[in-house]
Parts: sequence; structure tokens; C-alpha cells
Amino acid sequence: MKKKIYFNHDGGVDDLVSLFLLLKMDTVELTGVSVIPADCYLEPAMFASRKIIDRFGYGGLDVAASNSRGKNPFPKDWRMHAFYVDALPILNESGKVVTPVADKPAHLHLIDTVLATEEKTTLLFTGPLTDLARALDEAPEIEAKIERLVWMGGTFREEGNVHEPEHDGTAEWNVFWDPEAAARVWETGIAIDLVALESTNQVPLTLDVRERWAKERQNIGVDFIGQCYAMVPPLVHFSTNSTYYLWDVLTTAFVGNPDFVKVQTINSIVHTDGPSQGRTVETADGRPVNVVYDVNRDAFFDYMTELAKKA
Ligand code: AGV
Ligand code: CA
Repeated sequence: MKKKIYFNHDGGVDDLVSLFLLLKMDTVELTGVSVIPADCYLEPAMFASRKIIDRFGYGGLDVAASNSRGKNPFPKDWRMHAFYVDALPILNESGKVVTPVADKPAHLHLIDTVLATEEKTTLLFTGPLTDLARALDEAPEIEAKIERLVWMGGTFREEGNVHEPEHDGTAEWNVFWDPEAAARVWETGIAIDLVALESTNQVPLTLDVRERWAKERQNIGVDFIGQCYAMVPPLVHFSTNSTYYLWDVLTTAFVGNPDFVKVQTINSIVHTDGPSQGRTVETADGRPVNVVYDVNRDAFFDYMTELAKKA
């Protein structure tokens, strides 16, 4: 039996590569996809998602657009990435877009999909949690039908990846965009698996990885991921604010195959205000989350590249 997955993402390069990989996993059935305009602009991210499903996926899916807004906006340069993916020739060869736009906003689409699915749904979120928080406010009964939430978000180290005025640098961006939403989800009894910066820091985009994808580009799926990761800066000499990691792809791969990561349970809270807003902190009486803190880098890159080859 295939795992039922609902995927909410925010249109970054690694979000869109994640969508592609999910469509290639034989252990997974996507029941719904929605897009939140956090680390992207909505229109190109919607088009890119629908075209990826057309080109690499299966029928029966639609894509819902979120009308959620965050507290702390992502930098414009990063949000532009969805335009580049949407423009890739491989996604535009057919000259048409078949996968429809859902008739409801993302949070309501999530509710409908979870309630309409017979089995419990695993939620995969690779952007902020706003749509989930709103869905829980609107229809708390969905909680009983959620198997678990797998989220790319947070860090329990001192050093986050937010480098913005008025912030102390301790937060991860998906929490920072809407800290209240994360705090809302923390209040629930939903099991949470967190892919935090602890482990994504171990999977930077590096030149050797790019070279590997270039060598194997005669395969159409490997060429697609190579083209996508040509749009973002790799780690060369040292990590900068724009250095790209495989954040969301590691999270997605973890759903397909948890064998190459290590997980530990941490009790934590989410800071919602002040200079540390968006920080996740370990606290004895906080709520438990399962944190991926270590990854076998080579096994991960092999796994995702092999999945891509199924295209
Ligand atoms: O914090 C990581 C999250 C992931 O969901 N995103 C990118 C991934 O999709 C925000 C982000 C942090 N640093 C970035 C980001 C960067 N240098 N470029 C683009 N997005
Ligand atoms: Ca993302």
C-alpha cells in the first residue's frame, strides 16, 4: 500500500525538485499539492508545479493556490527562482498546461483532501506552516486524520539562516516567515518530524554534485534536476547568505526512505516575538518533535539521483 501524501510547498528550486521526486516514488501516492507564496511568487510557482505534474506525474491531481500571507517576507531574489524553473524548455515542450488549478485556496483544499482520503494522510510541508495552521483553525477534526507532519523547518543550534535587520540570526526561514503558524501547529497533538538545519547543512549544493548530474544528463530526469540546480549558487569557498542546500529535497527523500538519516526527539517551543522570532528552542516542558540531526550525504545523493532516473 502506498503512503498517502499531501504536499504544500513554496516554489523554491528545491521545493519544485521535491515535487518531481515525489512523483517518481513508487511507495508514495500524492493526494494533493498546494503552493504558498512565501519563498516564491505565486503565479510562476503554480505554473511550474502544474507543468511538472504534466511532464513527470500522473492524472487526477490539481494544484491549489494559497491566499496566506506571512509576517516576514522572503528576499525578492530568492522568490524569483520559480520564474526560472517555470521557463525551462522541458516543461514547455507540449505548449499546454493540463493539470488544473483547484477551485479552493490551499488551506481549504488541504481540509477537503484529508477528509476525502480514506487512510490517514502524511503532510509534507517544505515552506511555512501557515496553510496548516489555518486549516486546523477552520477544521480541527482533520487532526485525527493526519498520520504525521514532515516539515523542513527550524534548527536547535545557535545559528539559523535568517540574516535580516532586527533579527539575531537564530531562526530558520520557514519558521521566521510565520512564527505564529508554527506555534499553532506546536499546540496540536500531531506527530512532527522535523528536518532542521542540523542535517540540511550537511547537504550543500557542491560542484561535484553538479558535475555528476552533468555527466548523467542524457537521462531526462537527471538533466531536469541539473537544469534546476544551475539556477542557484553552490557552496564553493565558504557559505554565504545565498548558498543553496538541498533542504527540501532531503525532507522529501526522508519521506520516501528514512534509512540514511538519524533522528532524535527534542522537546521544544517556538519564539513568536522579538529579535529571536522564529527560533525553535529545546525546553524540557516543550512539545516533542523528532529532529533529523544527521544524514549520510552520499546515500542521500545516490537515492535522489536514482529517483530522478525514473523519469
Ligand atoms: O530555509 C530553507 C528554506 C527551504 O524550504 N528556504 C529554501 C528551501 O526551499 C528558504 C531559504 C533559506 N536560504 C535560502 C532560501 C537561499 N539562500 N535561497 C533561497 N531560499
Ligand atoms: Ca521551501
